[in-house]
Amino acid sequence: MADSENQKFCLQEVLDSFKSCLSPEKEIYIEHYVYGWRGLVKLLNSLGSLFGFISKDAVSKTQILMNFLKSENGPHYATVQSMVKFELDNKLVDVDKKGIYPESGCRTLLRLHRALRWLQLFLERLRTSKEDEKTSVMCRDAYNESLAQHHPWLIRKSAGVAFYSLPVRPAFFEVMNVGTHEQVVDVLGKAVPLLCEVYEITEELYQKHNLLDLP
Ligand code: 1PZ
Repeated sequence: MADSENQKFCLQEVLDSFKSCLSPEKEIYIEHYVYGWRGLVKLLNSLGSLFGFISKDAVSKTQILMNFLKSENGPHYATVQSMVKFELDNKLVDVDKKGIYPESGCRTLLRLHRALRWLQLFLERLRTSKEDEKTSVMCRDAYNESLAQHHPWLIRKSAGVAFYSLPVRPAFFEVMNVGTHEQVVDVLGKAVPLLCEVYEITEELYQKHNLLDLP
């Protein structure tokens, strides 16, 4: 389980959180999903102030979900599946345009879900990269293939500037905090398929309920 007291990023910890978020019936526990993102925020925070605006948004999205979990409706927010059912049944989602529920659980989780695709693409590039490949290029390519399509120009520009400041590959591997470079590649090899599974389950659920374009 993620230890929120420990501020140092550890890739294994993030992997463990995303692992715990899958129930035997392949439901996704929101609490562990949030722990996974909070672990990733630690990495963002160690990368310097240019990443501050990204970290702020990720923290705010995880906080919205945590607040739902702690609210009187908390039990309905135990899993992504139960959240979708609860919010749709009770008409708590702005479906076409922003209205009275600009911060529904469904639209908030959708933002993290889209970011999960970026993460998956980025980590797979990192895993298969050569010693001298640039992390900034891997990050940018993964971003352009995924999240960028959902972001306006100003955010794309700011993200692009931040990417340039990413540490070089060997330094980035150190930040992962799971041992030798071989061990990093090994953990990445376990992390990517897991993130992929969590992503696919959510994608299918959102597609089924027509939620992939929530404003
Ligand atoms: C290792 C390098 C990290 C690079 C992170 C790459 C992702 C770039 C994301 C740029 C997000 C910019 C800030 C806020 C954007 C929001 O407008 C959007 C849409 O939300 P809305 O405005 O509709 O409420 N938010 C998002 O797309 C969610 C972004 C979450 C990013 C989490 C990144 C975690 C990184 C983990 C590091 C390994």
